Order: sequence, then structure tokens, then C-alpha cells
Amino acid sequence: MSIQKTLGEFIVEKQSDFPHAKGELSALLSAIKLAAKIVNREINKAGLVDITGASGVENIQGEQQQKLDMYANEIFKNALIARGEVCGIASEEEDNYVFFDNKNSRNGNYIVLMDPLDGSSNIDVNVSVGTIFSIYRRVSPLGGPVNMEDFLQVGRKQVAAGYVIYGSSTMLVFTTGHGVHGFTYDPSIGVFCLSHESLTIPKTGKIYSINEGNYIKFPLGVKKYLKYCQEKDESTNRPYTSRYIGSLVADFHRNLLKGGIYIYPQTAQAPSGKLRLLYECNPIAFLAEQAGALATDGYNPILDLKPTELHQRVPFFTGSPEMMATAHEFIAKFKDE
Ligand code: AHM
Ligand code: MG
Repeated sequence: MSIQKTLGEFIVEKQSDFPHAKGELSALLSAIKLAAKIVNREINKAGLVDITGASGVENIQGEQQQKLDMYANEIFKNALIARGEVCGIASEEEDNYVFFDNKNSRNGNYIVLMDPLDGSSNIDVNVSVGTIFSIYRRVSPLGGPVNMEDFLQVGRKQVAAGYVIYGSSTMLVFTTGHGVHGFTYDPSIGVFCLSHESLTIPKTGKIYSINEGNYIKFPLGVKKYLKYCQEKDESTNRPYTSRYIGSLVADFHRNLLKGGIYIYPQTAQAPSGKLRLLYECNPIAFLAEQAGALATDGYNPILDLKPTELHQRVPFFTGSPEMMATAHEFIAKFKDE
């Protein structure tokens, strides 16, 4: 029986791929790995124990009962504080960024932005959810507090990014700018094993993923592109097939493996769309580009957008390059109508 390489071994082996390699980024990824295992354990118990309820409720010991996304936030935060490489975080679950004001962390070189449990409304119905993370070098002086500039860096400056998908199996997929690698969790030994080395997205595919319930609100270019996806044309393998889970990580992961396009566009009511630039779109865009996919707001690469706010939203289009090119043509053609 062959023994697969573990995530820990892979990180040690690829140490030189990490910018400013001093083992810090490896330690940081180990913290994420540990937190992912704990969150995975809790998610697997959803339905058995009361971890899906709303926060604000006290349990019998008089403790606050936490929703699983709050719980995941605490687990990731605590795992990152414990190591000292990270001086601060921003999270979907925190209104403001958090400075890790202790002796060790103050000298940490990295900041992390995360969505600790994306798609958490899917937990109650046993559907895949994910954790998304984005890692930057700090720009504020070492030893002092972090500031907003640390967190509003352009996506191109990410040094690593990834996601954990808690699905039919649990996987951790990440990039440090040297390809995209996927590790599947083996719960029997408690280890992530290399299962998908150097992932690349097919140049084209048959899947389009969008919440079509919002069709009436979509920009005309998106509506026309959807009709194009549904038309019959043998030369381009159409009609395509529609797949939408409602968990960005799971929808992206499937399209990455099979080829496809994911769209969460702007609407008249929500001119910036729904998804968050800093901890949802930027990390997914970094992975996408590393895997040969494209990720844009319909016009410009996500990774080139200059963030202005921590919880900023952005229209999001990502997927196989040939499908993205066609979607862009439709958007440009029907821009002003
Ligand atoms: P969340 O961060 O509140 O979980 O919202 C993000 C999620 C994404 O995972 C998913 O792609 C999208 O929201 C689904 O939104 P909708 O239900 O509007 O289709
Ligand atoms: Mg989210």
C-alpha cells in the first residue's frame, strides 16, 4: 500500500517556494490546518449536538451558545494567535480588524483575512460549506499595531491563499503563487494527504453556476450570456448544464475540477453584488489565476482592484478561460442597455 505525502511534508519540501522563507509561512499554514481539523470535527456533528442554533442563547451552564460560524471564527483566530506569525486578522465575523496585541504576535510578519465558514446556512441541511483565507505580509512597522493599510492591500500582493471544503470529504486547497495543490483529509489518521497536485482548470466546460432566481435583476449582458448557455449548438457543446450549490467554495471547487463558470453579478438593488472582495473573492481569484482560470468583476481582474473597505462587496465572475472570455464579450456588448 502506498503512503501519500502529507500536507506537513509537502510544506517542508516546498519551503523554498515560500516568499521570505523562514519557516513562518509554513507555521502559519500549520495553524490553519489545525483549525480546519477542529472545525471539521464540529461540522460533522451538526444535527447531533446543538451547534447550529442562533447565537445570543445561553446554555444550561449560562454560557453563550455559538453559531457554528462564530465558533469557526474563534477556532481560526485562536489557532493563529497561538503561533505568533500573524499580527492581526480581519474576518467576515468581525466588524473591524483585530490586532493580536501580545508580545509574540506583535512581531508577526503576516496578516490574515478570512471567511471562517462560508455558506453557513447550508450546514443545517448537510450541504458543503467552506473556510476561505487570504495571507499578506504586513506593511505597518514590525512591533507596532496593525492598521487599515495592512488589510486593504491589492489582491495581487497576497503571498498565499486557500480554502477548506467540508464536503463529502474534507479538503484543503492552497497556493503560495506556485500552483494550486489540494490535500484530502483522512480522518482515520487525522492528516491531510496530497491528492490533487498542480490543479489546473479545463480551458472550457459545460457548467454554469449562478443563482438564477435573481434572473430578473441581472444586468442585460449576464441575461444574454445565460440564454447563450442554454441554447443548442453542437460545435460548442451547448446547452451547458446548470449547477449551483450556494456555497462559493463548493461551487468554485467543482468548476475548478470539471471546468465551468461561476457568476455572482451586480444588480440594480445591489450594485456591488453580494460577495466580499477581501476574504471571499481575492483568495478565490488568486487560486483561480494560479490554476489557469480567470476571476474578474466582469471587466477587470479581481486581483487588480484597490480595496477601499474591509467588508467591500464586488461582482464576481470566475471560471474556465474560454467561458470567461465569452461572458466578457456579452457583458461588454450589452453594457449600456
Ligand atoms: P455568506 O458569507 O453569508 O455565507 O454568503 C456567501 C455565500 C456564498 O458562499 C454563496 O456563493 C452565496 O452566498 C450564495 O448567495 P445566494 O443565496 O444569494 O445565491
Ligand atoms: Mg461568506
